[in-house]
Amino acid sequence: MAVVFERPKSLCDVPLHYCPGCTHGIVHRLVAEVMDEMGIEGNTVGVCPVGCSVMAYDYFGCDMIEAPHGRAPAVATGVKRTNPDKFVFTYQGDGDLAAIGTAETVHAATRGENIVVIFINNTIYGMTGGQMAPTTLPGQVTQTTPFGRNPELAGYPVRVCEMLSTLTGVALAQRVAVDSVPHVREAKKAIRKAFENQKEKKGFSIVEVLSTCPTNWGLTPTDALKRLRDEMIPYYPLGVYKDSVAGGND
Ligand SMILES: Cc1ncc(C[n+]2csc(CCOP(=O)(O)OP(=O)(O)O)c2C)c(N)n1
Ligand code: SF4
Repeated sequence: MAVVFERPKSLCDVPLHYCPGCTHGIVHRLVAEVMDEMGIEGNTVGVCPVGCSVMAYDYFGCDMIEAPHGRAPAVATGVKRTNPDKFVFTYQGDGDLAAIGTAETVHAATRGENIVVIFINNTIYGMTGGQMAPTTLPGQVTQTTPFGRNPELAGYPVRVCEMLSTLTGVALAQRVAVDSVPHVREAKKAIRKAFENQKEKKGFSIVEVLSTCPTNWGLTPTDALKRLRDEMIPYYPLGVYKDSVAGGND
């Protein structure tokens, strides 16, 4: 019988700890599929964040290293510079990447570090119980914004791809989503492109993936996908914000 669907080899055969309906699992799969297709599992180092994906090292078959909160791009910088022949990627949530890790993110990007950053934007701090993240939408109820995020008090959400696309060192800044099959396919293409950029030494590539956190949003997995589509995509438009050889836009 022909096998039409199977677990990517780069994804370990272990149960995932993520909540039912959480899209972290989809993104893990896409990264693993890209590693399989490029045949780079044995030559890749992933850098884990703090947050729900802290244990991503249990799931990927490549070498993995754990970074302190927000420091993944700095750790990845060290790994890549000392092992230029390795593929190096970080996998980070929005609390990790766009709150405590803002400096590391911006400076790794502006230095044009030849790494891949997979950025999971679920508009909330998932692991710690649902506090406001820099990406929380105006009006969104979280544990720390019980009346909805009020921009007058809490400022406006950070649009990471738009912000980083102004930096010369950035080769690719693309926002994708995993709420539907066509979007999942697009997401995979973007992740593949980011890894190909690294192979071609183009510089810093970030793929922002709009994701769900049904648990802390208080929604069923299906309604969470609907929220992603109806509320997140209008605020965070999908698309390619920068696609060039690093430095080529200046
Ligand atoms: C320096 C530091 N500050 C705060 C924390 C607590 N902390 C751990 S995970 C987390 C939130 C992570 O949220 P996010 O990055 O959005 O990932 P998610 O869990 O939503 O996937 C926080 C605040 C920590 N571990 N270290
Ligand atoms: S808390 Fe949210 S982000 Fe974390 S595993 Fe559960 S659904 Fe996913």
